[in-house]
Amino acid sequence: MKHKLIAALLTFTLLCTVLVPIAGASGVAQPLTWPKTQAMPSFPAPAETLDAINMNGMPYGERATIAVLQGLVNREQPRIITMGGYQEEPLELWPQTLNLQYSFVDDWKALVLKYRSAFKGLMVYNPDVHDTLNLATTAAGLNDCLAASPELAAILSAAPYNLSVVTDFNTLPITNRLEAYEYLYQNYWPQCNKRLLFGLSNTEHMPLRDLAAAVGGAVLWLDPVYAEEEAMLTRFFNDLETGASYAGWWAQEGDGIGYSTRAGVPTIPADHFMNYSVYSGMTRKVNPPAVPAKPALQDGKIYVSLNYSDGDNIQYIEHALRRSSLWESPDRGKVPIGWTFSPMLLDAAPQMMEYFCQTATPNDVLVAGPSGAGYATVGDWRSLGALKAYTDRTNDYFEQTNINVITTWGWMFEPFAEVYARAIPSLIGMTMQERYFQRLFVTTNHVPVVWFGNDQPGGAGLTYEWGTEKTKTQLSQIADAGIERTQFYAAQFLSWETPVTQIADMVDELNAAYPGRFEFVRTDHFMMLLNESQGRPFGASLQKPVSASSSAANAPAQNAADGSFSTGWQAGEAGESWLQIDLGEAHCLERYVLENASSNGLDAALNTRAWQIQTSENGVDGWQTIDSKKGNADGVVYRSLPKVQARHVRILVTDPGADGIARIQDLEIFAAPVSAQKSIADRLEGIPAKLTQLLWNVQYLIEFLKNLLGSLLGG
Ligand SMILES: [Ca+2]
Repeated sequence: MKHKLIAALLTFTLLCTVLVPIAGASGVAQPLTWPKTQAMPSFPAPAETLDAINMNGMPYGERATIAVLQGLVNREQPRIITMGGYQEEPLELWPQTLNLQYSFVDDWKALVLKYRSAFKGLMVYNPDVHDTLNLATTAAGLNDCLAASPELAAILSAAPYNLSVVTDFNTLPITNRLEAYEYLYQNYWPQCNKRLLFGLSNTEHMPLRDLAAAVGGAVLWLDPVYAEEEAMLTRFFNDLETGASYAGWWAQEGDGIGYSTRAGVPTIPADHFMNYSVYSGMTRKVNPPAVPAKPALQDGKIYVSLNYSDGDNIQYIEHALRRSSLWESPDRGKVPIGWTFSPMLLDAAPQMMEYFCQTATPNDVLVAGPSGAGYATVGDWRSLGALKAYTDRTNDYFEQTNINVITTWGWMFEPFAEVYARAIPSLIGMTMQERYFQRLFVTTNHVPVVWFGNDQPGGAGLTYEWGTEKTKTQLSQIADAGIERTQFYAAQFLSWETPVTQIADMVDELNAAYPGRFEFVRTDHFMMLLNESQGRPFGASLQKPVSASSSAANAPAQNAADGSFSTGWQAGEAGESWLQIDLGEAHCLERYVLENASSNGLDAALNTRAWQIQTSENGVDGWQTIDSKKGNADGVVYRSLPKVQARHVRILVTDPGADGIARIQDLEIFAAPVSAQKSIADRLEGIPAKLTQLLWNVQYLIEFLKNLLGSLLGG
């Protein structure tokens, strides 16, 4: 048996060895995997052993050449990896974490010879007109060429490389930025990829050019602050496909993100992201950890959610998040922290994301932002259709990563929050980074939107700061005010400037000064507790006791209520089966989310086909059917429930799917404890709040129209 296996492996290895050079020689590149549901493509699986280049100390021009070389070689099969530590990042941090095999080459130019058939020539940029580097990168990607400086071109055009110069941009009358991109627009843009546009500085951002070259993307560096550059940029943006993204970065964050959002295109911050063309080829699947049980709601507590900013940038996740002051801090896990995180890492480096899933403590939760899948500023959307497309995409990523909270930037506005809440049925809460609204509001399907700002009655936010001083002062003042009702506050910290230890120390100091007054909670728990305290539904089934008609040995019933699709229940016997959850007390039911086999990457034929949702007072008998579904094929199912009251809820699986064995990855029931439903007095108190909300909306609308008018008039 063992011999047969070895023989099979040998045959397979031989086949691979033979097939790869043939594919290379024929020049037929394997297509990248890029379904419409992905913002960015997946490369093929990396080769067993990669050629590694140490980029430390390398001049920026050569870095660009190497990135293009890497992209052209790797789009057929990832065979080249680059390494260059940023700041305190160890050189081989990720390649070692991800168990990649590689061997360093002494001179990267040896790889030009090794993969010589992948290149048709050289595109030579003009070092005196920086933007010709982007022009040459774009031209190189479209024509299977390397982008090179004149100096490097002199070497690569001679023996033994013998790469001919296809276009020398030094010989063309291109003297400035606008002329460079005008030339790009006229000569290359028609052939360029229209799903991804790149924004990379010609003097700072070299690495992401592997992806740009591999997909034939246009690389720009235009700042919409300047009218002429904005006009040029708009010509490119106007031609993009629906659902396109802008990857890289902007000369000025606020202006750039605002511009791209108004154009309906989210930005994927990725300016120094290295090895997209390697990491994206690894298994595109993450296994989010189970969500711990929510602390019980206690009257009069001050609930606080503490969050980090900046995880929207995948280069930050790659190069900075694992600093000893942040994710690798010995103090991580001592207090609950929400880590903003780009869901787009699922495209760029799924196994990097998996690392964070696997090393998260029960006190770490990933939060998307800003303001969903890709960076956008909410108030800048100029079309609900574009916002709808963005939130639909965000939902696709949430279903694959278990993220269910968003930090939003820009002016949040009720109709926009409604679009989010409807497009993303698993969304349980949002924060807004908006100084005009000093309050909290709730969407019609009960998603709370919490402000990072000053204290307001009914719960609001704290601040966004470098360090923790202001937050500590504000929280002390809140405790000193002696208000007896339950309160909720959320804060955000600039991750580059605020070590985990500083946050943990702040929590210790506050707990020592005000014993039992505060409860610091995970961001997802915060949203659940906030809803619970106000009698609104939340994911009440999380970690509640589960039982089942039968269970397979390694797939117990409790797996179906741990908040993660990566663990599941499987019936021990074929045929009709049931799984039931004890909510602990009577709840008023609202809706449920059912995650079937394919939500965890299993064959969709194994998804539950038909079921009934039933309720019972005692959990033993008297089961009443309140919802039933037949003919399902979906991995994730969202359904409303009639507003009935029940303590015990079960799913009776009547048609389990292809092999007759019931499988449920997770069943989340949104409900509010009957005991926590708001009293009539509280409801009456809510009326003035509604009026205030209306006034805010009118004020917002005026600001929004002023803004819109301003942008239409070009001012
Ligand atoms: Ca589960």
